Amino acid sequence: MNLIDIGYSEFFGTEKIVPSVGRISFVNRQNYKVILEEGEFSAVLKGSLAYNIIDQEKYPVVGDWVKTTPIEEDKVLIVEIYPRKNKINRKVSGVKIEEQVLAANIDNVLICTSLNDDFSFSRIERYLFAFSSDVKPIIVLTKRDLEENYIDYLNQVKSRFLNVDVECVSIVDRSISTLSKYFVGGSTSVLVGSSGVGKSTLVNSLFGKELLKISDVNKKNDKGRHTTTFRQLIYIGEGKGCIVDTPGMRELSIWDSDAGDTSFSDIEELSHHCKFRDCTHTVETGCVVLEAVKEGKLDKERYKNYLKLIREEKFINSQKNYFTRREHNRRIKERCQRKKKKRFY
Ligand SMILES: Nc1nc2c(ncn2[C@@H]2O[C@H](COP(=O)(O)OP(=O)(O)OP(=O)(O)O)[C@@H](O)[C@H]2O)c(=O)[nH]1
Ligand SMILES: [Mg+2]
Ligand SMILES: [Zn+2]
Repeated sequence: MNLIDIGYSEFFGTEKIVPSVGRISFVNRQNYKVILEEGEFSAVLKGSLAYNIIDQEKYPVVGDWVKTTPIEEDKVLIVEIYPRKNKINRKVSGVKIEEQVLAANIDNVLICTSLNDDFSFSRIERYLFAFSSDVKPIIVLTKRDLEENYIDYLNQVKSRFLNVDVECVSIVDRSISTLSKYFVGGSTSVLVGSSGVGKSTLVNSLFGKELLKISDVNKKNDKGRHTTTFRQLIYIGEGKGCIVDTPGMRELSIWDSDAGDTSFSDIEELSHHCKFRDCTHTVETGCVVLEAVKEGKLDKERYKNYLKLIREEKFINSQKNYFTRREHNRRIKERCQRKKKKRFY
């Protein structure tokens, strides 16, 4: 396995490979897979390392670089996790206020949406809002063969997200080759989107063979059946880097965001001209954003979605310090109690 191709030198700043260093390619609870120079190995986390991890988001995720030592012929022990360069995350589903890291050390996030029932501007906005800090987002409109007017969709999306690359592809007409510019040696690209939009099909196409399971239904309005169940990092081939296929997302709750120049660049631009610097763009006089909505220059749905996402982010921010600190303290306490009990017996 050529680790340089999957981003070793971008991460460590050297081409000198250390044989014990590798990259997490798969996670299923406490079982991991790591790509080392010698190939892909099963892995587990060293007990003392796991013991010192208090917060969930610190556990290894797909894309993390780690140091290992061999324990069996085809198994290694993860002894160190290198600090992440970046990550994509969301709030865990449900009521818990906790971060879930989806992948680490990424260059491109391909936000996939198919040109059938899945297509929704507000979904694209949400994905951009959640995932575009520190990474390059690319909007990929899939299954263009199913939509006669795909050029209209492409133009609409392009004019709405001025600072983001937009591609429109299909596996039927081989147009996915336009994506090859993003898959270069050393790069890591992550595919995200709803179930059934064709993420795994795209990986298979790029790889040139049926590597991942895909759903066998191909109806126009197929909403997908959650065929992919785990995130997986795949080396596509020499000079193409690697790709992370992810299971279709049912919900995407914001954890943090810094997407001002991607999802809502036009609104951000307008807001500089509002009368008040801390304008909430809801009731203020002299609000340029409200004015644009009134004059029909800014789409009302888009404006509403903007406010919704900002509110969601504010809410999470107001909760997270309190909840994460409380959860952190609870886990430390639990651990101390366990230690005490052990000592007693
Ligand atoms: N017509 C058409 N069908 C496609 C295209 N790409 C994928 N499909 C079909 O869409 C269905 C779903 O594809 P998958 O690759 O399993 O979708 P996915 O996004 O990986 O779904 P999950 O793993 O559930 O998240 C399959 O039946 C594919 O054959 C395309 O470009 N055109
Ligand atoms: Mg899939
Ligand atoms: Zn305003």
